[in-house]
Amino acid sequence: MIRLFQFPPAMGLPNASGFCLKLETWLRMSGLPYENVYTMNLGRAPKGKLPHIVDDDGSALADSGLIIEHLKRRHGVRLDDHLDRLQQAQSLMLQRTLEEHVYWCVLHFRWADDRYWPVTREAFFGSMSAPYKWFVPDLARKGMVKQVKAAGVGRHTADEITAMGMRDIDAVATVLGDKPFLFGEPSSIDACAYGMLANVVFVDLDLPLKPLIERDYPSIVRYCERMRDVYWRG
Ligand SMILES: N[C@@H](CCC(=O)N[C@@H](CS)C(=O)NCC(=O)O)C(=O)O
Repeated sequence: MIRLFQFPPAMGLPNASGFCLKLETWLRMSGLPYENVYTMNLGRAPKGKLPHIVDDDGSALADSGLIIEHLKRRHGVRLDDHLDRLQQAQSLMLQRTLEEHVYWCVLHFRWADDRYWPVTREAFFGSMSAPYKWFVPDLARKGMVKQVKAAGVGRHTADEITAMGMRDIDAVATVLGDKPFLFGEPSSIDACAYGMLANVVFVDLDLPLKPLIERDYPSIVRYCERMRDVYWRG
């Protein structure tokens, strides 16, 4: 059985990490059997980040995208067989938009913005015992703020980041149109989109993007509800 190493559930979601939620959603879409191993230990992750997996042949892999490619090949998952070349290219661009930009916008608000940090701190470190709880949260925060700055997003104002994030949402909503899934039938990019978008729309933290999505992009909210109903409540 595939073992999926990821953070424990937090902030009202199966996973408050967009990448972990993406991979578990993809596993549910694929129908492959898996078991969760909840951990906070990044030191044991092959590339220092979560999620990572151990496949049923014992091979260890990191990075949600590489893991999905590996699992598709090794287990013959045909989720994306219906995509033509243009849709494959659009999938990749959507993935990059969500993972390399929306992700950092969300991270900025959660970790760097003083308005949201207390909730983030409680969600991720609330159950930590002394003496760790006295210094680990601030150390982790420092590291995350550094990453968000290095990515570039953390150098902008909150209003600029909100506007940039909403342009990404507009692009995703435009591709989605009135289809039930991004390319009509479900495909791997829906797992990625759900992982990232549920972390704005459903998470127990009202980031500035959330009311704007609810007001201006009801199709995105309905899409997230559909993904949740089909793959998490079925
Ligand atoms: N490209 C990786 C990104 C994984 C990633 O950024 N994971 C974050 C959680 S959302 C992480 O482990 N961060 C811990 C850290 O950077 O210290 C993937 O697709 O899996």
